[in-house]
Amino acid sequence: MPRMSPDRDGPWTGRLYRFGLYNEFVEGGTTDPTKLHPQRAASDPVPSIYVVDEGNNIVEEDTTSGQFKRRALGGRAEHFWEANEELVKLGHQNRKIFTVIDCGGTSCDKDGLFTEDDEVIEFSDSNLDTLIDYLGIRGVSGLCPTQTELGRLLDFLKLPSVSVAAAAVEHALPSNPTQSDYDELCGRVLINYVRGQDLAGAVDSTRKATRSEVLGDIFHSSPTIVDPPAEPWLCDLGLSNQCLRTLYSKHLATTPTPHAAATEGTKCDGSGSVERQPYEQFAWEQATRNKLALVGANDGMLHAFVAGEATSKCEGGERTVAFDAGSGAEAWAFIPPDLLPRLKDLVDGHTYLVDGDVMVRDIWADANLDGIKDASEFHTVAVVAEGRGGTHYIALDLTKDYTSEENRRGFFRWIFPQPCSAEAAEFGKTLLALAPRPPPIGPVLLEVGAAASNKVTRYSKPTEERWVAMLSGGWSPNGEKGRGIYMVDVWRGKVGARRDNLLWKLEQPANSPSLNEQKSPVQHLIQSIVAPVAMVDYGSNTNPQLDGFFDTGVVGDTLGQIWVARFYAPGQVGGDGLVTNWAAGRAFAQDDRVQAEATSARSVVNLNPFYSLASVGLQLDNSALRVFLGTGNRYSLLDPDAGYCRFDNPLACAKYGCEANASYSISRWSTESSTDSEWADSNFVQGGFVSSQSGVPQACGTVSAALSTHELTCPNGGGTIEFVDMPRTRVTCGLSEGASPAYSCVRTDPISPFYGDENPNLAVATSGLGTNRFYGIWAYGTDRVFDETKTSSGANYQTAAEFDAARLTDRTAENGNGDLVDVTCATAVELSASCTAAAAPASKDGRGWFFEYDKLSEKTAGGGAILASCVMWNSASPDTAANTANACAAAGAAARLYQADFVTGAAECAEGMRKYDENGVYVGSARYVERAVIAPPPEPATVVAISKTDHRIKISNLALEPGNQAQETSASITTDTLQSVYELPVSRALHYCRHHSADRCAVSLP
Ligand SMILES: [Ca+2]
Ligand SMILES: [Ca+2]
Ligand SMILES: [Ca+2]
Repeated sequence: MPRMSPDRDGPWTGRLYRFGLYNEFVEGGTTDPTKLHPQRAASDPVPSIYVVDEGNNIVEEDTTSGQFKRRALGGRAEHFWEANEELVKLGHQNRKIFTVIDCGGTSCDKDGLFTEDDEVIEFSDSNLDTLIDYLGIRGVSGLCPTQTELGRLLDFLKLPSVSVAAAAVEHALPSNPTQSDYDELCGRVLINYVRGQDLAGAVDSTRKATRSEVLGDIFHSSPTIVDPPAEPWLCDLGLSNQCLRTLYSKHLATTPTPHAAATEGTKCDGSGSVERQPYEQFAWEQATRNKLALVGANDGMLHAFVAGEATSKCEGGERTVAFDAGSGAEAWAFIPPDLLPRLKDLVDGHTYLVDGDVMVRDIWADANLDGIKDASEFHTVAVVAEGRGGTHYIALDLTKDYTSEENRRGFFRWIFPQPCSAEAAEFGKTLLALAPRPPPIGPVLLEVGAAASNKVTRYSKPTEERWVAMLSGGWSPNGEKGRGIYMVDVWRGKVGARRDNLLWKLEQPANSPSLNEQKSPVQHLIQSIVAPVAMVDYGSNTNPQLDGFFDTGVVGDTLGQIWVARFYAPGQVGGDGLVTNWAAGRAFAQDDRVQAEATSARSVVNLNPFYSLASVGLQLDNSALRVFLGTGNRYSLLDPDAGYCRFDNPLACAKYGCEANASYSISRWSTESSTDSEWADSNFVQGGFVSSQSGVPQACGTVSAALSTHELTCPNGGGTIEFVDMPRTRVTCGLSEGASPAYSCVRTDPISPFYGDENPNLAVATSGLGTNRFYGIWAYGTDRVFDETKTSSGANYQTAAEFDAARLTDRTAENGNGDLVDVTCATAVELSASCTAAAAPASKDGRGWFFEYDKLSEKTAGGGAILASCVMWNSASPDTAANTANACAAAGAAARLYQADFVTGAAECAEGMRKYDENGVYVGSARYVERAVIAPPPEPATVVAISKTDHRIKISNLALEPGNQAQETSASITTDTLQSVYELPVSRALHYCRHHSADRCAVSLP
C-alpha cells in the first residue's frame, strides 16, 4: 500500500507498506465460526477480508495522521516491511541503481537510439564522466556553482559552500576551479543526492549518512508484483496476469509454434532423471527467483523491492516452492535515460518522474530465428510507462539477475518512441492506469517469406509468432498529442530496417492526406488516447474462435469514441517496416448527431472522455464482442460540475463557453512539425498535425527550437489568460549534427515558471451538459465486422471505413438514445433519483445499453470487472462542501460500486447486492453500493477465493482504499487469486494545497 507526504517546497516523500490479508472465506469461516477473525466486529459481514499486520491483528488507517493502527488492541500496526525503512537500512552507497547510455556493440557506437545493444551502467559518481552529459546540467543558469554564486542545487541541499559540498562528496576541486570543475562537482552532488545521501546534514553533521527520506512519492504508479513463471494450470484458468497459454500450449485452434525437444534434467533430490519441455525448463530454472514489487516513484526511478523470498522443499523428488512476504529490500532501481536530464528538477519542488503503471508479462522471442521455442528464449519483461513524468515507455528484462553480472547489456531492452523519431514529436505523457488488469502484451501473427526458416503455416500463410506490446499515445494538456496506438516488438529494440521496434500504428496522419477505405477512419482520431488498449483473441469474422493469438484491440479515446483495431490476417510488412494490411474503425461515438466530418467543429456538450481500459466479454449465442467502458476524466475525478476549466482540461472550458487554443511547433534539422488544437464555445473546432517531411526521418539532431502557445478565453469572469512559451522544452537531448555525432543533452531555454494551473473562476452554467455514462456495447461480431485487409469497398465484406460509418451511438437526431437502451431506470431496489418508473433492460440481441449517472460531477473511476456475466465498476463524485471547508484534510467523496448484467444492463447479477427482508426473503437487487472515500477508488481487484474447508469458490471484487477496511463485494459464490495492490490517486484537495494558497489548507503539511 503506497502512501505519500506532499511538501509545498521540496520533493515529496513516499512510503510503501507490506501488510497481509486475512480472508475468512478461505480460512473456512463460513462453516466454522472459530475460523472467523477473532478481532472482527459483530457488524462486519460474514465472511470478510481484513488487512492484517505481522501479528495477524486487523489494521486500520487513521485518516488524519495517516498511521496504520491495530483496530482491536490499539497502537501501531506492525507492517511486514516498509520500503523507505529498508532503503535507509541498505544505505545509499550500497544501492544498485542503473541507467542506460548510448553505447552499443563492442566499440561503443553512438547511434542516438537506446536498445538492448547499449550499455547499462550504474548511476553512481564513479561514472560521472559519462553521466554528466546526460544530466543536462552544464550551462543551466543558476543551477550549479560558479565563481560568484552557490547555485540552486547547493542552496537546496543546504550546502553552505563549495568546499563543504566538495568534502561531502569527496570531490577534489583544484585551487583555481574552472566552470567545468564546478559542473563536475555539481554532477557529483546531484548523483549522490538522487542516490539518497544526506547532503543537507539532517541526520549527522558529516553529511555522508543516508537520508531518513529516500523513497520519492509513489503517485500514479501502482506497485506490480513480478512472480516467477506461472504454473500452466494457473495460466489456463486466467488467474495469472503474467502469462498466456500460447507460451507453452501445443493445443491451440491453429498450428502452434513448435517447441524444441524436451531436455533431460535431474529431480530435485538427484534421484533420477526427468524430461522437461522448454517452457517447463524455463519455469523450473526461474521458480525460486525472488518475487519483486515494481513501482515507479517521483525520485526518478523504477524500484524493484523484494516482495517474496523462496524456500524450496524436495520430497520424493518433487520440488515445492513457497514464498514469504519478502524483505522489502531494494533489489535494484532503474532510471529511464530520458529522465536523466530531468533529475535536477527535483531541486525545484515536486515533479513527476517515473509515474505510470508497469506491465509485466512472460514472453517468447525467437532469438535464433529458427521458428522453434527453446527454453532460453522465454523471458519475463516489464514495460514501464512514465506517466506524468515523461512521454516514453521503457522495457527491461527481468529474467536474469543483472545486478550481479559484470556485463549488464540486455537488462535494458528498448525505449519507445526512440529519441528523435517521428513518433517522439507526437507522443503525449504516457499516463496509463492498468493495475490490476492484464497488460496489452502478447503474441500476434506476422506473415513471413515462403522460404523463411522460421515459418509455420497457419491460415494458408507462412507465418511467425511475434510477441508485441500495444502502447497508447498518451495524454497532453489540450489533446493535441498522443493521438494514436502503437504496436511494438516487446523484446527487440530495433526490428528489420527500422530504427525502432514499431510494427504497426494507428495514428492521426500528418498533413491531411487522402486515405483509402482501409485507412480513412484514422482522420477521426483527433484527440489523445490515454487508456491502455484491451487486447482480444476473437478470431475470424465468420467463425470466432480462440487460437492463442491476439487479433483485435479495443480502446476508448478522450473525445468519447471507442475504436476497434483488427489484426486477424497475418501481418504483411511493407517497405517502411510497418504492417500494411491491418486497420481500425470506430465501433462507437457519443452523440452522433454532431460527429460529422473530421475537420468540422463538433458540439462537445454531451461528449465525455474515456480514460480506462475497456473490459471485453463475448456473448456466446450470437458472437457479439461486448465492450464495457465508462466516461469521466480519471485525472480530475473529484472536480465538481463538468470539471474545472483549466489549461489541462479544455473540454471543460469549451463546455462552459470558453475558447482554448494550443499549438506546438518543433524544428529539428530540416524538419518542421507542429500540432495544434482549437476549442471554442461548446465546440471542438479542430486539431491536427503538420510536418514538412513525410515519412520517417532517418536521422535526427538536437531540437533547434521548441515553441508553444496556449490561450484560454472565457466569457464569464476569467477574461483571457495567455500562456506563451510555457511548457517549452527546457533541455533537449539527441545526436548532435556534424561529422562525428554524439548523444548529449543541452540547455536550450531559460527556466520557465510553473504552468498556470489556474481555474479562471467562471460563473459556470451547467444546464444542457451531458452527464457521464457507462456503456455496454456490441462493439464487434456477426454483422458488425470488417475485413481489415481491404482497401476499397466490394461485395461480401465491409471495409474499415464502412464499419466506421456504421458505428453505434447514444444519441441521434431521430432517436434520443441512438442505438442503445437507457437502463438507468431498469428495475432495482432503489432507482436513481431521476427515474419516475422502472424501465425494461436491453434485449439479449440488442446493440447494448448505457447507464447515466445522477449528477454531472459523478465520473467513472476505472475499468469494469466482468465476473460471472456481471460487470462491476466504480464511480466517484466529490463532496464539494467538505472540500471547500477543509481542503487538506481527508476530503469526503462518494464512491459507488455499480453492477449490470453484461448483456442486458439489468441490475440483478451480483450476489453481494441482493437484498433480503427481515424474514430472509429476496426482495430485489441494488444497482449500486455507496461508500465514503478519501481518495478516488482504485479499480476493483478480482478475488477468487477457495475455501480450505468446503472447497467452494467465491468470485468477488476487492477494494483496498485509504482509510477504509478492505471492502469486498461478491459476484458469485463459486471465485480467484489476489493482487492486493493498486493506485492511490491524490484528492483534489491535496492538489490545491500544492498549487494554491496555504489558506486553503486546514492542516499543515509535513
Ligand atoms: Ca544505441
Ligand atoms: Ca528458436
Ligand atoms: Ca486469434
